[in-house]
Order: sequence, then C-alpha cells, then structure tokens
Amino acid sequence: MMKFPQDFLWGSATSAYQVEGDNVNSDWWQWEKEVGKEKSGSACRHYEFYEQDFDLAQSLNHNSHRLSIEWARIEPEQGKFSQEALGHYLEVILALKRRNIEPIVTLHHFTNPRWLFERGGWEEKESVVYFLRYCDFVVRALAKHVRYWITINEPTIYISHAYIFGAWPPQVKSLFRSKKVQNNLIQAHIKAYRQINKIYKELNLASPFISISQYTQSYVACRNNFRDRFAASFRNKYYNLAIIDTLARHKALDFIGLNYYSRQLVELKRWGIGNLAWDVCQNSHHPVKKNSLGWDIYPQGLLDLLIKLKKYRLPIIITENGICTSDDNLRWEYIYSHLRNIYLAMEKGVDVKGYLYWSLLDNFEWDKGFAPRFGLIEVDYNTQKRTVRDSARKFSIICKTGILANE
Ligand code: IFM
Repeated sequence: MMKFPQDFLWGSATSAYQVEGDNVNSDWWQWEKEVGKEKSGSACRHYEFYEQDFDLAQSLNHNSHRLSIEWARIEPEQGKFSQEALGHYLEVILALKRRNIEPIVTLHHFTNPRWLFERGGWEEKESVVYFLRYCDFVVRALAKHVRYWITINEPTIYISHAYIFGAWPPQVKSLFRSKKVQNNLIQAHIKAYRQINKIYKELNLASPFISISQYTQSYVACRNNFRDRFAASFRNKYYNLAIIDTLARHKALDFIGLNYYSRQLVELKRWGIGNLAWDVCQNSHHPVKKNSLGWDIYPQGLLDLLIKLKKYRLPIIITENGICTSDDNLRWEYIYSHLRNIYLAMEKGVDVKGYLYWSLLDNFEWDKGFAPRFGLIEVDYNTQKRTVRDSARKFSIICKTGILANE
C-alpha cells in the first residue's frame, strides 16, 4: 500500500481556450478562421458551465484545480481592460473555493490577444511590458483568493510549435526568431515573479507560490551506444532543464510545475546539429503502449525525471499528466502507473506536493482538434452532456484516501 501525505494536492487541469469556447479575441481564433482547420467554436462551454464542472470535480474528491485566464478576454483591445471578464474569473475562483478546491492559476497558456499578435507577439520586447501590465491587473484582483500561480505554460512547446516547426500561429520556422521569443518569455516570467511577490507584500498577504509549467519528456537512447546516449542527455539538458536552470539561477521559482506525458526514443542517424536536436527512432525498436496520438506510454520516465530534478531542492507539483485514449482501462493504467512512480520518487526523497491530471474534461487539443480524448469526464460536443468515466471514479478514491493500493 502506498500512502501519500495528508496535504497532497489532488486534482486536474484545464486551460481557458481549450474548454471555455468563443474566445473570439484570441490569436488562435483568428488563425483557426484563416487556416481553416478544426475550429474550437464553443468547445465545452465551460465559460458558462464552470459551476457544474466544478461540482463534478468536487464529487470526484479533487482538492485542487488548475485553470487559466484568457488574456484576450481580460484585455480585448490594447490597454482596455475588461472589468466584466475579471469579475467572471473572480467568480470562477470563488466557485472553486466554495467547494474547498485550491485554485492553481495559469496566466499564459499558449494563446494571446489578437492585438498582441498583430504587434509582433512575443518576438517584440514590448510583449514583456504588456504581459506585466496584464498580470498586475489580474493578480491584484485575485491575490486574496489564489496562492499558486503559473506564469507561463510550457514555454518550450509554445516556442517549438509556433516558431520552429511552424505548426501553430504565427507559423514561423526560424531558430533566430524563436530565440527572441524564448528570451522574452524568460524575462516575462522573471519580472512577473517579482511583480507578483510585490503585489502580495503590498496587500499584506502571505507569499504566493509561483512557477512555470515545464513540458518534459523522457529522452531514452534507443541503442546503447555513445551517439544515442549523448543525444538523449543533450535533449534532456536542453529541452527539459535549460529553462528551469535559468529561472532557478534567478531565484524565480518557488516550486517546479512539471508536465509529463511520454517518452522519446532517441536514435541518432549521424552527427549533426539537426540530428542531435530531432532524430528519433522510426522503427519501434522498443515498443510500448501508446495513446491515441501515438505517444509512447512510459511511466518509468517520470520517476527518472523526478530524480533528476532533486538537485534543484524545490518542491514539485505535477501540473499535467494524462492520456488521450478511447480505452478507459488504459487511462486508469496510465494514471495508476504514473502515480506509482511519483510515490517511488517521493520514497527516494523527491518533494512532490501534488498531482493534476490532464484534463478534467475532454477538450480542444489545439491543431489536433477535438478527436483526442484526455478527459476524466467525457464531453458530448453535440449536447454538452458530461459523463464521468470509470477511471475518474477510481482516481477519486485515491484523491479521497491518499492511498494507492497495490494492484
Ligand atoms: O492539451 C495540452 C495542453 O494544452 C498543454 N500540455 C499538453 C496537453 C496535451 O497535449
């Protein structure tokens, strides 16, 4: 039997754009219209149905919930802040608190106001100034009710998908431009970290806990040779740890927000910078089960990573971990095996404070649309009916007891 600490945070995560619907002033909305892929439309209508969705989270014994604020709702036009949208998010936070669910609030989860996008987005230095102004407006209003903040979700994914692979808006493929975005995002976090602390001091509130959510993967050498091992270790350092290193050096992290889903099997075809950065095994040399997007399921990788993070001497919250699948037994297997590895890491002295499953609801999976089903709760997009999955009920027992029984 594995028993987690009494005060462990148990819950799930969402992001505004993926569940709320009708985020008409966001850059993604515009991009969906122009590029003509699957549109987010009214998504899960969570903007309207949040109370009923939180009732479900409460009935599943969640004691924490990660959500994000849609910047484009708060500041639909440059410099024009919406009290109405702010009021809505305050209500959302209070709705969680009424249910004894601790809010963990993300300020930037991939999407931007359209006006920012039109002014060059995160490539421009001013983006940092704009972000800080938005943070100030939001944090001042919500500080009294929020202890945990995530400034920026998965900077490495945002940078790679939007500025290197060209898959997400603004569909740029340029290392040079991606570097500018990376620098600005890092600056934005460091400055927001200081600013949020300052606000809490001014308001005489206990210090908040601030981090980013870092996307991580387990980079595993396909063959036991120097080339693959070197590339795997290079990717771990560069993709998983580089930003955490920088932020930790600037003393701008109170905990590490960790998002973990999968493994990458690294097989270097030849020496070269591109190869070092991207080559993966194409031949399924070490097959494992996969999610419906074809990502390897590799719970051992989470243990390996957690051990690697020990050196930062910071608490860790798993701010995302989850699976898209039509096989709900596999979802449960996924949750169970990842929790088991978290427990094993804690036994080895890693200070894990919480686990948030991605996601509470099925939702809009960006350029992959609505097909991937990540939710603990199934959403019928025609009727907006919610159906709690069996895996959610099994997870709810762990949330309630803190006990992971041996299976
Ligand atoms: O849906 C995304 C989320 O927005 C960020 N982390 C990964 C999830 C699954 O791809």
